[in-house]
Amino acid sequence: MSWRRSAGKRADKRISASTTAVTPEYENGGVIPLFDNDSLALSREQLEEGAVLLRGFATAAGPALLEEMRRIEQAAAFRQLITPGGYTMSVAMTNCGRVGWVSDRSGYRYDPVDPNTGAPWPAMPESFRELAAAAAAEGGFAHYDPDACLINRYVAGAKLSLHQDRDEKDAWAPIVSVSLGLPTVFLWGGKRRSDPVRRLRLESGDVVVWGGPARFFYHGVAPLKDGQHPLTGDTRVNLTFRKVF
Ligand code: MD3
Ligand code: FE
Repeated sequence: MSWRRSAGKRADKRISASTTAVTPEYENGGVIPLFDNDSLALSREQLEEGAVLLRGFATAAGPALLEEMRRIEQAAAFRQLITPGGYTMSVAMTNCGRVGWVSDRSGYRYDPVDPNTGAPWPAMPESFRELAAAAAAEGGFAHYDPDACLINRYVAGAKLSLHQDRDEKDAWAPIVSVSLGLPTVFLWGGKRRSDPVRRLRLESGDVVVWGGPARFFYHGVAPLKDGQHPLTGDTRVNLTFRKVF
């Protein structure tokens, strides 16, 4: 059946029942297929008010996005940042756009220059901007024009502890997250650190739009499992688009 990627065992029953308008022929736990064929499965799932999961939305663009990423990393290499507490992050990061997110012993910030080179971050490629804007529109956020794209690269064991993203001035505009390469388990709680944490499997091509009331929810990424992916080898890449100003 055409929407099998989102149906049956793979769907997490705890997070898939909140879609409001479900057409009768597509009653499969609140997941609404957008389009698919045998190699491409697209669906849309409302996770929360303001949060939409678009399965497969970036699958077609994946190879082109990764080619752009390779150009970006030649100018602004991936690096493991130091937290203000003195820990080295297991995720390697770089950025493109007007500003980039960085961390060091003095704190977190958006910086117009790459501290490793003293040069501005590489410009955001049109293909990045277009994909992010199309996904945001699909999530109900028109005219999305991100200032920054933080690129996270995970190897086996790399993780992101539960945190909030609150260094951005625009509290309503979404963060658009594009998963490429190895699958992972995304952890996502609520407004408070103590809120229960849900688990969501994200695969290559999946896009999540987190805006409005969901914008400041706690979230993280479980340690990456070993594997090989045709697009990214032994890594997972996540593009996170942000409206910073
Ligand atoms: C939910 N990155 O870079 S992106 C991050 O997969 C980050 O690399 C993760 O969390 C990753 O800060 C997850 C998805 C994401 C980003 C921001 C959010 C989810 C969010 C803000 C609020 C709620
Ligand atoms: Fe985050």
